[in-house]
Amino acid sequence: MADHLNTIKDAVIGGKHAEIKELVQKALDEGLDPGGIINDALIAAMDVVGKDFGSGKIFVPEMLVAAMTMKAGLEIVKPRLAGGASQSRGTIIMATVKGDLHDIGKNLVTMMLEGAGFKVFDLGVDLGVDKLIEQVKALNPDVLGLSALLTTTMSEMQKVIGELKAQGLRDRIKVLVGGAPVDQAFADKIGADGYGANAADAVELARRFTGTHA
Ligand code: B12
Repeated sequence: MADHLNTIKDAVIGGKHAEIKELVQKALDEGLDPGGIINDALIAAMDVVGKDFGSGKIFVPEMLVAAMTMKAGLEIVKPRLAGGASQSRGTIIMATVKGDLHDIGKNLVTMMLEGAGFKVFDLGVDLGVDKLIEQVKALNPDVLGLSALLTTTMSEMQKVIGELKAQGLRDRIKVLVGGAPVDQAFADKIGADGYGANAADAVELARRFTGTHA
């Protein structure tokens, strides 16, 4: 079991894009838990990649290939996560804020929310305040989930909350924030309704916000 996880982890770190799908499929076929594959192999690999990038051991191209490999692996796990809940528990908009192109974490949160039965509108990356507000008005979701991976883009979250207030929309939506540089203190400071450290937290908070439970 641990062998499979290590092989998948190493494949992501090494950017073995051509091999990853088969490796993940094999692990699933042999009964490994999808959550374990995500947390202990795919996410664990990105942690290593982040550290290697931070210390100058690898550069953007390697980080990009690792990210593509991680995404390809996630696609294989995805069908196993979708719980196929028949009734929607609520509606959620997910987006990565303006100036930020990181979407792996957001995609993972989206997948887990969908698996938990929420209807999720994934608006993608680099979403400016105006576009987000326009979509909040159009889709009227219960929850707005914002992701930021850069310290330089976190402040966009505060701008979104400010604009929701300015347009009289703040009371009809819960704002959930996340991403590696974000924490509870930051969420409190900007007046978000919740902070989630990972996709499981996101599901838990979304359930709390919408008054729906497993
Ligand atoms: C992969 C990656 C990239 C890829 C992104 C590919 C993609 N499609 O996403 C590429 C190569 C494009 C990239 C580019 C850059 N990156 Co980059 N990248 C990373 C890396 C290695 C991994 C991120 C990741 O996917 N993690 C795995 C996922 C699953 O974790 P996650 O995103 O944190 O999400 C989890 C939680 O945070 C949470 N979550 C996330 N979003 C949300 C939202 C809600 C609502 C909730 C509740 C929870 C939640 O749940 C998720 C699941 O558990 C990180 C290092 C790291 N360890 O974070 C650096 C990192 C974020 N990047 C960094 C940098 C500097 C850059 C660049 C500026 C590099 C450059 N010089 O060009 C550019 C910026 C591009 C841009 N404008 O956005 C720095 C940021 C430093 C800082 N202080 O801001 C980091 C920390 C690397 C480092 N150690 O220096 N990057």
